[in-house]
Amino acid sequence: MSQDSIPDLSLTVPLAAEAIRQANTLVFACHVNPDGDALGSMIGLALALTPLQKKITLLSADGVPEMYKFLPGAELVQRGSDEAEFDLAIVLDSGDLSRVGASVLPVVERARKTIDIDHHVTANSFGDIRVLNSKAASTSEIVYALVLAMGLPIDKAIATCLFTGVITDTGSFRFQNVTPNTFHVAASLLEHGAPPAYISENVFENRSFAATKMLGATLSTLTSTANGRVIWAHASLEDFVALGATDEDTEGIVNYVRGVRDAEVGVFFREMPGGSVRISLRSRDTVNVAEIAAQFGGGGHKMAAGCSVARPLAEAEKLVIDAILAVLPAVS
Ligand SMILES: [Mn+2]
Repeated sequence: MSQDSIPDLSLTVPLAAEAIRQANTLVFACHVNPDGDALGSMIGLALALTPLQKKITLLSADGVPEMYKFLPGAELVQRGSDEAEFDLAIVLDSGDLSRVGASVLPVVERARKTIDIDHHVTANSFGDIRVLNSKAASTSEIVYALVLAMGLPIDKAIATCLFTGVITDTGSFRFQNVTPNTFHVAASLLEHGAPPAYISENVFENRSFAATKMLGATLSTLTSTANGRVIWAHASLEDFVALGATDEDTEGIVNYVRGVRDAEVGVFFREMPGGSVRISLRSRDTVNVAEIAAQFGGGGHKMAAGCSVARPLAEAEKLVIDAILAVLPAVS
């Protein structure tokens, strides 16, 4: 979908509200590897619809990661459903439909109607009603607008879910996607009882012991080239085994790599069982890392992308770093 054919929210929000009011059985889904915005927007919307007395099923193919179990309503999230058919499916924060995961996809596809609610506006948007806004910093911001438009009250639990989405997708209001509206929404959510310190502690200061050791092991491999403009680090399979760490424990490590002064691109390589390497790329601006990831069958945004390479760790590092150096602009 091109930029100028993005549907106007003022048109699609009433359509979504109407479809929700007409449905009796609803299924909500978010993307695999769910983050705070995927879960916060999904659970927040479900809690907000409580007064309408609908039957709502919440699906996350990967469940709820440990760090998001504090969300009120997290216990309502299921990994799958045996239900035959729902009146309405609402997919949140997913970019494209397949990102709900193979186990959830058939449930969504069997629903009589589908609503796509997202701030990722891509060529792959989907659904009968598309509540899309690329200017929103998070899907939770859009859900907030929908809940208000439906005249539904926001309580502390709903505000907690939506505020979690706002702070995770903006890195606590630090990223380029932040707008005045982000702060308007955040202020309103605090007025409705969201506890910011409690939420931040759960989201940002809740690293497990294994994850913290993994951070140390990874950062000890920090390497730089091109006068420090490209920085990378890796986690080997050996580290994962020795520290009893899982892939979930490496969440956010790449931001430390890019956070090195003068680093224009930060890359984090992690060796997976079975001989492949997962790669997270972050850029400050000069290099479009989505294009680098695409060279290896991955994807993402200009400043945050990821891919997988089926090579030994050292070879994967050389391939990806060489690809970055090939497009690194000359210093002016
Ligand atoms: Mn999001």
